[in-house]
Amino acid sequence: MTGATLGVGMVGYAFMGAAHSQAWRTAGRFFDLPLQPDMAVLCGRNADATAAAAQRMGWRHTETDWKALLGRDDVQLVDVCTPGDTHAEIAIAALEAGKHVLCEKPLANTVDEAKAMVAAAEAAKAKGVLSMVGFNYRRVPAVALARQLVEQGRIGEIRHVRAVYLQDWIVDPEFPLVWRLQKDKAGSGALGDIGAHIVDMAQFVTGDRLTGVSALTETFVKERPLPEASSGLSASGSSERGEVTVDDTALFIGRFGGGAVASFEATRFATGRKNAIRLEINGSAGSLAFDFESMNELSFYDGTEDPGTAGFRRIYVTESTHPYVGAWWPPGHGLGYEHSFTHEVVDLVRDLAAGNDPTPSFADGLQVQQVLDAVVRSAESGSSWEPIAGED
Ligand code: 4PW
Repeated sequence: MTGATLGVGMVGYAFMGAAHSQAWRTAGRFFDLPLQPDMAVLCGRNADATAAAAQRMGWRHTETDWKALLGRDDVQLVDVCTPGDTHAEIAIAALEAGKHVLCEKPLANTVDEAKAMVAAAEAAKAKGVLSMVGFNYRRVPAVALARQLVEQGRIGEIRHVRAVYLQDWIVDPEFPLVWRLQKDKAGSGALGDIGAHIVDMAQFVTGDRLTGVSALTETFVKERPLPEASSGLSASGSSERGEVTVDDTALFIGRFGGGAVASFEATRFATGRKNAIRLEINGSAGSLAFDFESMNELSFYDGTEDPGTAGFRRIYVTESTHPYVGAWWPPGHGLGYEHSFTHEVVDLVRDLAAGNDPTPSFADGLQVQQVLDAVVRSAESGSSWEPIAGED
């Protein structure tokens, strides 16, 4: 480790802000990094709450206006952990001010915003200013291992992709209308919040891209109590009610450029399923299956083995040779949700130091947004087939 630092200014300190804070705090303590993250400034609108969060999570200074981060010499990177309606404005201004940007997913609330962010990222890249969108589940070791096995040809030609993201935190119709259920703040509902993750994960693991989709969406609960207070995925409601303006669930089928067919389901109404992100890929020579609720495991079926003894084998992804794992604990001791954010930050810092373009890029984030947009168009028109812009 050198003495060089990367000053970070983070906007937002709720669920994602806490996850990113943990990542910035931990990355340089477990991984050998070329730049040591310096948790310089935490920014939030409420001065007292921001100061309390900064103290709790380890930030040295606070600001109440994100624009103040742009002029600070102790900030070289702006980490955007706000709801989607402010991603474009903050990220573009930060890039124009010469700050690297890490932006939470989904990149934006609309394709137009995402395009403007890509244009700003391209202009900034020419000046050595880099950006990344935070699809953290790519950096779960078992998911990264799945990608390696596909790259090595271990499952052959991919025929089927089956991806679901199942949660149940809004099953109760009295659960309040938090920002994730408001279109003007979140862009869409389950589709953008969790569907975006499985689109990114499926495209990442296959190394392929969706070319078209046919979809349906549903909003089961049309009105909810207005929120009084909320934190992460918990909230308390008032007696007033408001309209739910996003989807509760999105289902779609799709085709990949390489010929695979796919199905996707994103829902917050899968009673009993808490954070079940599942991906199964069937290829000509084998299959892979992952479930985030057993995130240290990857199932692998090797179709080249003797059929008499072949079967899905559970790889316990805790060996030091597995992606990211060597920096942590001895074999068998397992990692958690928060480690995916640490790995995101580790890869980002290494890319910044080397001058490499980090992935997923803003352009990758735009492409996911184009998939989400095609899903919405298809659902609105009654499940029409919608090509993905730029991929047809
Ligand atoms: O990014 C996602 C969130 O917005 C998360 O990984 C899980 O689903 C937790 O909250 C939502």
